[in-house]
Amino acid sequence: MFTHFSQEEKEVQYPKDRKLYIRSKPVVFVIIGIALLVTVGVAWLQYLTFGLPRDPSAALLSATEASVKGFPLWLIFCHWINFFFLMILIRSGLSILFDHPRLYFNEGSKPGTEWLKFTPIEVPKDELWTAKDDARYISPLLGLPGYRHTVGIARGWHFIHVPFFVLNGLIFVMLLFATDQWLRLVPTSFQIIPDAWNVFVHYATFNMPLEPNGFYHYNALQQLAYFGVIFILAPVAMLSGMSMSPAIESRFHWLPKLFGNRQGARSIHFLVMLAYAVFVIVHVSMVAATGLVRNMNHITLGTDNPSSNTGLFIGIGILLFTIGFFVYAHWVSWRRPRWVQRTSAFINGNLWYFTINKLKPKPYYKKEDISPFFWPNGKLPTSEEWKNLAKNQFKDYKLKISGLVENPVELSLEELKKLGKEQNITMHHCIQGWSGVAEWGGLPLKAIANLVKPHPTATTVVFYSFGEGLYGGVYYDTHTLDNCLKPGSILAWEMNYEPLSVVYGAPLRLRVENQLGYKMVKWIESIEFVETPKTVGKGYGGKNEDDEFFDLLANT
Ligand SMILES: Nc1nc2c(c(=O)[nH]1)N[C@H]1C(S)=C(S)[C@@H](COP(=O)(O)O)O[C@H]1N2
Ligand SMILES: [Mo]
Repeated sequence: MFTHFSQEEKEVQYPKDRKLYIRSKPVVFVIIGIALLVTVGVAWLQYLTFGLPRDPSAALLSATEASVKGFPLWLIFCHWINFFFLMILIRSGLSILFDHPRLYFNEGSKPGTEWLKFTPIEVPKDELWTAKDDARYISPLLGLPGYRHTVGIARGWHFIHVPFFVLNGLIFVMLLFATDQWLRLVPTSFQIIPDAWNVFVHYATFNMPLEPNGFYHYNALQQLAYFGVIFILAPVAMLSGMSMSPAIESRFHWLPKLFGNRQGARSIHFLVMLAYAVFVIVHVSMVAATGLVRNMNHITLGTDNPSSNTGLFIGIGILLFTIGFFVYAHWVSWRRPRWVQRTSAFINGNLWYFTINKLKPKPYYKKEDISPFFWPNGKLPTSEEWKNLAKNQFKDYKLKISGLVENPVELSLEELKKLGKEQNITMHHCIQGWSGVAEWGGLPLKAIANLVKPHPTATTVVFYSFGEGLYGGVYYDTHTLDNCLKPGSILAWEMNYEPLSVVYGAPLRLRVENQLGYKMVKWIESIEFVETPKTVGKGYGGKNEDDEFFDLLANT
């Protein structure tokens, strides 16, 4: 009903092993243990030795005189819109995560160095195991859209909602300070910290603290938690998210450094998601445990009515709407995937095109930054033509460059090498989530453009591969001519100061540093200058764009 897979698709989307694995390093459990000890452990120690501390909420109980009364309509709307977007971001984010089910704190994404992984697989050392092989299945109950290799559509859902999630947050925070509502959230004295601890000791030792009426006041711990979710988690989510963008990372190298490195940012992005998820669970439980009916009237109607069920029904309505939306989103993901792709192109494609795509990559990495491991991706070419060329170390290879150019050419590797060479040490960002730093040497695309002289109408450059895509058919991708002329955009025949090996794209592979990995075509067969990507393949700008609904502009 909601999906219809061909046999070919089934093999991709339903792998044999669909179990959910979670593995972590012992050190992670040690850290969790220590964290519990210094919170719950210390709370119990204090309780058993000194008894319950003073309950700071006592002073708030009679405070119907508080300066903040109730919840205005804008706050109610922002709250529920935020909830709805957050669910979309978490579920689509999980789907994205499972395309590379490993989390690291080192930028080279070396297998074996994960602090958390969702796969039992040990990467084999003596056979080719690609990042694509490594992707795992996630149930569509957890992920949007779930299954395996649905990172394209999952990113569509994720990014379409990011600008609106941020906008809603900005409106919320602005109105918070334009009214007196900030007073209930923003601590104005450091007294909040001992007070919050005292409330925590109550909860941790199962002595329920006094409950101030949330219409007027939150207890100290509650206030700190809400403050943290809005003013700490949200900005960290945004910064760590931005750190993963190749367009941003290649220009502002300091940004991922805030999190150690690019994989640190990815891990923190995941931990923020986890913190949000835990917050939602605890928050909803507390709402239920401290007077569900009255609390629901607060946050849906903005009234302090302890007996009317209207608020509760509205809350249930919002929940059902959200679940309904996810059923619909699942249907759209499988039956109308181009809608998601086109909407994302309209919203994010345009947004990136006029902003971060304009950034120029800046040299940064040094020789010692080169990653000891570099995930391979893609299917090795199987054509006789390529195999024969490889057998002869590509001595008979000729790169064909044609299309809307004044001077079409065919060049051997030797001839290309005579035209010039640029060397860059850069970070590769795969759409799946892994990264790695490597040195690349080859001919700047600028030199090619100077040689072939594209017509003024040529805005797009197509790179065709000898290899095939995931579902078969020639692998290709396109770039704007503009991006091809940026620093670091080269046709590489060298990787880490050695001739490019077969696995990494011999004889030639592309580097365009403000784009994601899938745009860096390996095993290049020919190049064509065209007016628009619409006339190539299925017209979406590349093999992955055609078959897996990836973005035409891969800045993030
Ligand atoms: N021909 C071809 N090129 C390709 C691919 C592919 O499948 N076929 N995969 C792309 C993807 S998704 C990535 S991440 C990079 C991987 O490059 P690497 O193998 O050097 O890490 O190659 C890109 N180029
Ligand atoms: Mo990739």
